[in-house]
Amino acid sequence: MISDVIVTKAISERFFEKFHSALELDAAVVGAGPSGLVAACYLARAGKRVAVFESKLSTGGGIWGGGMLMNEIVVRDDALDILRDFGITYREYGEGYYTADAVHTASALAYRATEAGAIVINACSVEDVLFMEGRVAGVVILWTPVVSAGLHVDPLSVAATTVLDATGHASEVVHVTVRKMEVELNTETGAIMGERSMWAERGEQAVIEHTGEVFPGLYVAGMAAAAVHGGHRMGPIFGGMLISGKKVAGQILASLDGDDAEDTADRDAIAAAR
Ligand code: 48H
Repeated sequence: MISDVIVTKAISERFFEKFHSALELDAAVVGAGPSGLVAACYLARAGKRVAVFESKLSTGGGIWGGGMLMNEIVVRDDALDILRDFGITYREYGEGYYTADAVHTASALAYRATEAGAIVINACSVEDVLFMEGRVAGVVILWTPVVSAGLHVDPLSVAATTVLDATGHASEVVHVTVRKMEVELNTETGAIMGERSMWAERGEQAVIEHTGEVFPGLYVAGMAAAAVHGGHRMGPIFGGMLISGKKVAGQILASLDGDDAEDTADRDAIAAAR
């Protein structure tokens, strides 16, 4: 005999256990694309309280479609250690290029992040930040279907010592912070510089170089780093996204743990940040 009510109780109780443990975080990651999931995984492996808020039902962001819906991605050899660390199978294409199945990659990133203890709250949009004492102090969330339906429903808040904007091209968290608080960012101009046209070589470099804190408490990784700092886009090559996710995890760990970071945090992630 299956009790329908027990099914309902099991789901709601277990969900709220998860939800309650996502209310006070070391790191709130916004966006479950490749950079966000890699960052969340390394932060969780280092024992940090981390949750990923993803507006869509599915995690993986822009990976699934590969290039122009051909579901393979390309990485260069500098990101192979991350693929291996996540148990992602890849094949050499030649001349330092490697390919991986997009569906396999998207699945593995979500699997490893959640296995490490990162909580993923999906179908949940970040629409604002908590802003206190001159710094970003958390995120303001609302269910995506509520947003889509245009219902007049107030959101809820999550406190976080650090917030990572991993929302891709849109860099939504940085945009809302600048729009509402008129803050000056740690970019060349102090403003959001906007993404530049395609140039894979430069784009890959820029996304890694510009990964980091743009305002106290607020970090950017992945395509959001390119968009905020005026980097080129790079098309369906994903190594930069993975390296950026690992780098920002190291930066956040170093900021959370201060001088003790080397003792408590994932050494690889911290090394990647340097
Ligand atoms: C919650 C949100 C919100 C919000 C958006 O786009 P992504 O895959 O991000 P990255 O930066 O990890 O990877 C970028 C890559 O996929 C890509 O687009 C590349 C390499 N492009 C190159 C090119 O030339 O085009 O994932 C971002 C995620 C998505 O899943 C969104 O749904 C989610 O963030 N998101 N989640 N609240 N306000 N906004």
